[in-house]
Amino acid sequence: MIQNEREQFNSVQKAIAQASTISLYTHVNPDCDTLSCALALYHALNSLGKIVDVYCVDPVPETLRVLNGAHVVTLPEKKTHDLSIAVDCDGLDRIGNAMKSFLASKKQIAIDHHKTHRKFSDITILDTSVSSCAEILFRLIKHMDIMSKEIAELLFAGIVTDSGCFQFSSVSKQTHEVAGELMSYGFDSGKVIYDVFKKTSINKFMLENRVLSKCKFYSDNQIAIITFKQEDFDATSTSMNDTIGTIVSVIDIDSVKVAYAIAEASNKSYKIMIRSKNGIDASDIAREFGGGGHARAAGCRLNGYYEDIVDKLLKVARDRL
Ligand SMILES: [Mn+2]
Repeated sequence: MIQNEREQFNSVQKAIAQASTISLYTHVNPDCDTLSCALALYHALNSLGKIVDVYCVDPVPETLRVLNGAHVVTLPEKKTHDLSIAVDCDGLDRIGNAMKSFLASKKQIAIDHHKTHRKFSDITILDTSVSSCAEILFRLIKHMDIMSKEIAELLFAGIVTDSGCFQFSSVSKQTHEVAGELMSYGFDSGKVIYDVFKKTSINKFMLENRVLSKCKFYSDNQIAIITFKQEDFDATSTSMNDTIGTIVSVIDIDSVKVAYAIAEASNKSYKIMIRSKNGIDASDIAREFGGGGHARAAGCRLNGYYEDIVDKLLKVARDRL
Protein backbone atom coordinates (compact mmCIF):
# COMPACT_ATOMS: atom_id res chain seq x y z
CA MET A 1 0.00 0.00 0.00
CA ILE A 2 1.35 3.41 -0.90
CA GLN A 3 1.96 5.85 1.96
CA ASN A 4 -0.55 8.35 0.61
CA GLU A 5 -3.26 5.70 0.54
CA ARG A 6 -2.51 4.66 4.13
CA GLU A 7 -3.02 8.28 5.21
CA GLN A 8 -6.25 8.52 3.22
CA PHE A 9 -7.54 5.26 4.70
CA ASN A 10 -6.66 6.56 8.17
CA SER A 11 -8.70 9.70 7.53
CA VAL A 12 -11.64 7.58 6.30
CA GLN A 13 -11.33 5.38 9.39
CA LYS A 14 -11.28 8.47 11.63
CA ALA A 15 -14.38 9.93 9.93
CA ILE A 16 -16.17 6.60 10.40
CA ALA A 17 -15.11 6.39 14.07
CA GLN A 18 -16.52 9.88 14.69
CA ALA A 19 -19.89 9.09 13.03
CA SER A 20 -22.76 7.18 14.54
CA THR A 21 -25.12 7.44 11.54
CA ILE A 22 -23.80 6.80 8.03
CA SER A 23 -25.52 6.86 4.63
CA LEU A 24 -24.10 4.99 1.63
CA TYR A 25 -24.89 6.00 -1.95
CA THR A 26 -24.66 3.97 -5.15
CA HIS A 27 -24.84 5.46 -8.63
CA VAL A 28 -28.05 5.68 -10.70
CA ASN A 29 -28.98 2.52 -12.67
CA PRO A 30 -26.92 0.53 -10.17
CA ASP A 31 -24.56 -2.18 -11.39
CA CYS A 32 -23.01 -5.01 -9.43
CA ASP A 33 -19.82 -3.07 -8.56
CA THR A 34 -21.56 -0.08 -6.96
CA LEU A 35 -24.08 -2.29 -5.09
CA SER A 36 -21.42 -4.75 -3.92
CA CYS A 37 -19.28 -1.91 -2.59
CA ALA A 38 -22.19 -0.25 -0.78
CA LEU A 39 -23.38 -3.55 0.71
CA ALA A 40 -19.85 -4.61 1.71
CA LEU A 41 -19.49 -1.28 3.53
CA TYR A 42 -22.95 -1.76 5.03
CA HIS A 43 -21.92 -5.09 6.60
CA ALA A 44 -18.52 -3.70 7.66
CA LEU A 45 -19.98 -0.58 9.30
CA ASN A 46 -22.74 -2.60 10.96
CA SER A 47 -20.08 -4.77 12.55
CA LEU A 48 -18.66 -1.57 14.08
CA GLY A 49 -22.07 -0.77 15.60
CA LYS A 50 -22.92 2.06 13.20
CA ILE A 51 -26.47 2.89 12.08
CA VAL A 52 -26.25 2.56 8.30
CA ASP A 53 -28.65 3.38 5.44
CA VAL A 54 -27.97 2.32 1.84
CA TYR A 55 -29.51 4.59 -0.78
CA CYS A 56 -30.11 4.32 -4.50
CA VAL A 57 -32.51 6.41 -6.57
CA ASP A 58 -33.28 3.41 -8.81
CA PRO A 59 -34.49 -0.06 -7.81
CA VAL A 60 -31.97 -2.90 -7.47
CA PRO A 61 -32.16 -4.91 -10.75
CA GLU A 62 -33.84 -8.31 -10.38
CA THR A 63 -30.59 -10.11 -11.26
CA LEU A 64 -28.69 -8.39 -8.43
CA ARG A 65 -31.21 -9.05 -5.65
CA VAL A 66 -29.09 -12.13 -4.95
CA LEU A 67 -26.43 -9.87 -3.38
CA ASN A 68 -26.19 -10.27 0.39
CA GLY A 69 -28.16 -7.41 1.97
CA ALA A 70 -29.74 -6.14 -1.28
CA HIS A 71 -33.10 -5.88 0.53
CA VAL A 72 -31.80 -2.98 2.69
CA VAL A 73 -31.27 -0.69 -0.32
CA THR A 74 -33.95 2.03 -0.32
CA LEU A 75 -34.77 5.34 -1.94
CA PRO A 76 -33.02 8.24 -0.17
CA GLU A 77 -34.91 9.46 2.90
CA LYS A 78 -35.11 12.89 4.51
CA LYS A 79 -32.64 12.13 7.29
CA THR A 80 -29.38 13.87 8.12
CA HIS A 81 -26.46 11.52 8.73
CA ASP A 82 -23.12 12.23 10.38
CA LEU A 83 -21.31 10.87 7.35
CA SER A 84 -22.20 9.99 3.76
CA ILE A 85 -20.13 7.80 1.45
CA ALA A 86 -20.60 7.49 -2.35
CA VAL A 87 -19.15 4.43 -4.07
CA ASP A 88 -18.31 4.00 -7.78
CA CYS A 89 -19.64 7.51 -8.61
CA ASP A 90 -17.41 9.66 -10.83
CA GLY A 91 -19.36 12.84 -10.08
CA LEU A 92 -22.10 14.21 -7.85
CA ASP A 93 -24.64 13.85 -10.68
CA ARG A 94 -24.10 10.07 -10.69
CA ILE A 95 -25.91 9.91 -7.34
CA GLY A 96 -28.97 11.20 -9.19
CA ASN A 97 -31.53 13.42 -7.51
CA ALA A 98 -30.26 12.28 -4.09
CA MET A 99 -27.26 14.62 -4.30
CA LYS A 100 -28.82 17.11 -1.85
CA SER A 101 -29.31 14.38 0.72
CA PHE A 102 -25.69 13.24 0.18
CA LEU A 103 -24.40 16.79 0.74
CA ALA A 104 -26.63 17.32 3.80
CA SER A 105 -24.47 15.09 6.01
CA LYS A 106 -21.73 16.66 8.14
CA LYS A 107 -18.96 14.99 6.15
CA GLN A 108 -18.74 13.30 2.74
CA ILE A 109 -16.45 10.65 1.31
CA ALA A 110 -16.20 9.40 -2.29
CA ILE A 111 -14.52 6.12 -3.22
CA ASP A 112 -14.12 5.62 -6.97
CA HIS A 113 -12.04 4.16 -9.80
CA HIS A 114 -13.17 6.17 -12.86
CA LYS A 115 -10.66 8.16 -14.94
CA THR A 116 -13.44 10.70 -15.40
CA HIS A 117 -13.80 11.39 -11.63
CA ARG A 118 -14.64 15.02 -10.74
CA LYS A 119 -14.08 15.69 -7.03
CA PHE A 120 -17.23 16.35 -5.01
CA SER A 121 -16.50 15.26 -1.43
CA ASP A 122 -14.41 16.19 1.64
CA ILE A 123 -12.33 13.03 1.29
CA THR A 124 -11.72 11.35 -2.09
CA ILE A 125 -10.22 7.89 -2.44
CA LEU A 126 -9.54 7.53 -6.16
CA ASP A 127 -7.56 4.77 -7.85
CA THR A 128 -8.04 4.72 -11.62
CA SER A 129 -5.69 1.76 -12.08
CA VAL A 130 -8.04 -0.88 -10.66
CA SER A 131 -10.65 -2.97 -12.47
CA SER A 132 -13.40 -2.20 -10.00
CA CYS A 133 -14.30 -0.03 -7.05
CA ALA A 134 -14.54 -3.31 -5.11
CA GLU A 135 -10.73 -3.64 -5.35
CA ILE A 136 -10.36 -0.36 -3.44
CA LEU A 137 -12.97 -1.43 -0.88
CA PHE A 138 -10.98 -4.64 -0.39
CA ARG A 139 -7.91 -2.61 0.61
CA LEU A 140 -9.90 -0.23 2.82
CA ILE A 141 -11.81 -2.96 4.68
CA LYS A 142 -8.64 -4.99 5.11
CA HIS A 143 -6.89 -1.87 6.45
CA MET A 144 -9.75 -1.54 8.95
CA ASP A 145 -9.38 -5.24 9.79
CA ILE A 146 -13.12 -6.04 9.46
CA MET A 147 -13.17 -8.42 6.45
CA SER A 148 -15.70 -11.27 6.67
CA LYS A 149 -17.02 -14.05 4.42
CA GLU A 150 -20.13 -11.99 3.45
CA ILE A 151 -18.02 -8.93 2.63
CA ALA A 152 -15.48 -11.01 0.68
CA GLU A 153 -18.24 -12.61 -1.41
CA LEU A 154 -19.75 -9.20 -2.24
CA LEU A 155 -16.41 -7.69 -3.25
CA PHE A 156 -15.64 -10.74 -5.38
CA ALA A 157 -18.98 -10.19 -7.19
CA GLY A 158 -18.06 -6.55 -7.86
CA ILE A 159 -14.66 -7.52 -9.27
CA VAL A 160 -16.11 -10.31 -11.44
CA THR A 161 -18.68 -8.06 -13.12
CA ASP A 162 -16.60 -4.88 -13.55
CA SER A 163 -13.69 -6.87 -14.97
CA GLY A 164 -15.89 -8.84 -17.40
CA CYS A 165 -14.93 -11.93 -15.40
CA PHE A 166 -11.21 -11.07 -15.44
CA GLN A 167 -11.13 -10.30 -19.18
CA PHE A 168 -10.96 -6.50 -19.50
CA SER A 169 -7.68 -4.65 -20.00
CA SER A 170 -8.11 -3.14 -16.51
CA VAL A 171 -7.36 -6.56 -15.02
CA SER A 172 -3.91 -6.83 -13.46
CA LYS A 173 -1.94 -9.37 -11.47
CA GLN A 174 -3.23 -7.50 -8.45
CA THR A 175 -6.87 -8.09 -9.51
CA HIS A 176 -6.25 -11.85 -9.45
CA GLU A 177 -4.36 -11.61 -6.17
CA VAL A 178 -7.23 -9.71 -4.56
CA ALA A 179 -9.75 -12.24 -5.95
CA GLY A 180 -7.59 -15.10 -4.63
CA GLU A 181 -7.35 -13.57 -1.18
CA LEU A 182 -11.12 -12.97 -1.13
CA MET A 183 -11.71 -16.62 -2.10
CA SER A 184 -9.78 -17.73 0.97
CA TYR A 185 -12.84 -16.64 3.00
CA GLY A 186 -14.57 -19.74 1.70
CA PHE A 187 -17.60 -18.72 -0.40
CA ASP A 188 -18.58 -20.59 -3.60
CA SER A 189 -16.82 -18.51 -6.29
CA GLY A 190 -18.33 -20.52 -9.18
CA LYS A 191 -21.82 -19.80 -7.86
CA VAL A 192 -21.08 -16.07 -7.55
CA ILE A 193 -19.81 -15.96 -11.17
CA TYR A 194 -22.92 -17.79 -12.37
CA ASP A 195 -25.31 -15.62 -10.31
CA VAL A 196 -23.97 -12.17 -11.20
CA PHE A 197 -22.21 -12.73 -14.53
CA LYS A 198 -23.52 -15.70 -16.51
CA LYS A 199 -27.11 -16.35 -15.45
CA THR A 200 -29.75 -15.35 -18.02
CA SER A 201 -33.49 -15.79 -18.54
CA ILE A 202 -35.38 -17.34 -21.44
CA ASN A 203 -36.79 -13.91 -22.31
CA LYS A 204 -33.34 -12.32 -22.41
CA PHE A 205 -32.05 -15.26 -24.46
CA MET A 206 -34.87 -14.67 -26.99
CA LEU A 207 -34.12 -10.94 -27.09
CA GLU A 208 -30.41 -11.62 -27.72
CA ASN A 209 -31.24 -14.02 -30.55
CA ARG A 210 -33.47 -11.44 -32.27
CA VAL A 211 -30.97 -8.60 -31.92
CA LEU A 212 -27.81 -10.57 -32.78
CA SER A 213 -29.41 -12.09 -35.90
CA LYS A 214 -29.87 -8.53 -37.22
CA CYS A 215 -26.33 -7.33 -36.39
CA LYS A 216 -24.92 -5.01 -39.09
CA PHE A 217 -21.26 -4.77 -40.06
CA TYR A 218 -19.35 -1.82 -41.59
CA SER A 219 -15.80 -0.90 -42.71
CA ASP A 220 -14.61 -4.42 -43.57
CA ASN A 221 -16.40 -5.86 -40.53
CA GLN A 222 -14.37 -3.69 -38.17
CA ILE A 223 -17.45 -1.89 -36.82
CA ALA A 224 -20.62 -3.69 -35.75
CA ILE A 225 -23.97 -2.35 -34.59
CA ILE A 226 -26.80 -4.14 -32.84
CA THR A 227 -30.12 -2.43 -32.16
CA PHE A 228 -32.71 -3.05 -29.46
CA LYS A 229 -35.99 -1.56 -30.71
CA GLN A 230 -39.13 -1.21 -28.64
CA GLU A 231 -40.70 -3.93 -30.81
CA ASP A 232 -37.90 -6.33 -29.75
CA PHE A 233 -38.62 -5.62 -26.07
CA ASP A 234 -42.37 -6.04 -26.66
CA ALA A 235 -42.00 -9.33 -28.57
CA THR A 236 -39.86 -10.90 -25.84
CA SER A 237 -41.37 -9.27 -22.71
CA THR A 238 -38.03 -7.68 -21.87
CA SER A 239 -36.80 -4.18 -21.04
CA MET A 240 -33.69 -1.98 -21.10
CA ASN A 241 -32.23 -3.99 -18.18
CA ASP A 242 -32.03 -7.03 -20.48
CA THR A 243 -29.68 -5.28 -22.93
CA ILE A 244 -26.68 -5.64 -20.63
CA GLY A 245 -23.95 -7.97 -21.87
CA THR A 246 -25.25 -8.81 -25.36
CA ILE A 247 -22.67 -6.49 -26.93
CA VAL A 248 -19.87 -8.78 -25.65
CA SER A 249 -20.82 -11.40 -28.28
CA VAL A 250 -20.25 -8.72 -30.93
CA ILE A 251 -16.91 -7.28 -29.76
CA ASP A 252 -15.65 -10.89 -29.41
CA ILE A 253 -15.84 -11.32 -33.23
CA ASP A 254 -12.21 -11.31 -34.41
CA SER A 255 -12.53 -8.55 -37.05
CA VAL A 256 -14.64 -6.18 -34.89
CA LYS A 257 -12.77 -3.28 -33.25
CA VAL A 258 -15.73 -1.11 -32.26
CA ALA A 259 -19.12 -2.52 -31.29
CA TYR A 260 -22.19 -0.41 -30.62
CA ALA A 261 -25.49 -1.42 -29.06
CA ILE A 262 -28.23 1.13 -29.71
CA ALA A 263 -31.19 0.67 -27.38
CA GLU A 264 -34.44 2.59 -27.79
CA ALA A 265 -35.29 4.24 -24.46
CA SER A 266 -38.24 6.26 -25.72
CA ASN A 267 -39.32 7.89 -28.98
CA LYS A 268 -36.16 9.29 -30.69
CA SER A 269 -34.09 8.74 -27.54
CA TYR A 270 -31.43 6.06 -27.44
CA LYS A 271 -29.01 4.58 -24.91
CA ILE A 272 -25.70 3.76 -26.62
CA MET A 273 -23.35 1.07 -25.28
CA ILE A 274 -19.82 1.00 -26.71
CA ARG A 275 -17.15 -1.72 -26.59
CA SER A 276 -13.74 -1.51 -28.23
CA LYS A 277 -10.47 -3.36 -28.65
CA ASN A 278 -7.09 -3.10 -30.47
CA GLY A 279 -6.17 0.12 -28.68
CA ILE A 280 -9.34 2.06 -29.52
CA ASP A 281 -10.64 3.97 -26.48
CA ALA A 282 -14.40 3.51 -25.98
CA SER A 283 -14.60 6.29 -23.37
CA ASP A 284 -13.01 8.66 -25.89
CA ILE A 285 -15.82 7.83 -28.36
CA ALA A 286 -18.46 8.24 -25.63
CA ARG A 287 -17.08 11.64 -24.63
CA GLU A 288 -17.69 12.93 -28.19
CA PHE A 289 -21.38 12.55 -27.34
CA GLY A 290 -21.26 13.76 -23.72
CA GLY A 291 -20.95 10.26 -22.22
CA GLY A 292 -18.17 8.48 -20.37
CA GLY A 293 -16.85 5.19 -19.07
CA HIS A 294 -13.74 3.06 -19.34
CA ALA A 295 -11.17 2.37 -22.08
CA ARG A 296 -12.92 -0.76 -23.38
CA ALA A 297 -16.51 -0.18 -22.20
CA ALA A 298 -18.38 3.10 -22.28
CA GLY A 299 -21.75 4.64 -22.99
CA CYS A 300 -23.76 7.74 -23.84
CA ARG A 301 -27.26 8.91 -24.73
CA LEU A 302 -28.30 10.23 -28.12
CA ASN A 303 -31.54 11.83 -29.26
CA GLY A 304 -32.79 12.06 -32.83
CA TYR A 305 -33.64 9.88 -35.81
CA TYR A 306 -32.18 6.37 -35.64
CA GLU A 307 -30.50 6.65 -39.08
CA ASP A 308 -28.75 9.92 -38.11
CA ILE A 309 -27.50 8.35 -34.88
CA VAL A 310 -26.03 5.42 -36.81
CA ASP A 311 -24.27 7.86 -39.17
CA LYS A 312 -22.77 9.84 -36.26
CA LEU A 313 -21.58 6.72 -34.44
CA LEU A 314 -20.04 5.28 -37.62
CA LYS A 315 -18.17 8.49 -38.38
CA VAL A 316 -16.61 8.70 -34.93
CA ALA A 317 -15.59 5.02 -35.04
CA ARG A 318 -14.14 5.26 -38.59
CA ASP A 319 -12.01 8.24 -37.50
CA ARG A 320 -10.35 5.94 -34.97
CA LEU A 321 -9.76 2.80 -37.04
MN1 LIG B 1 -17.25 0.28 -11.16
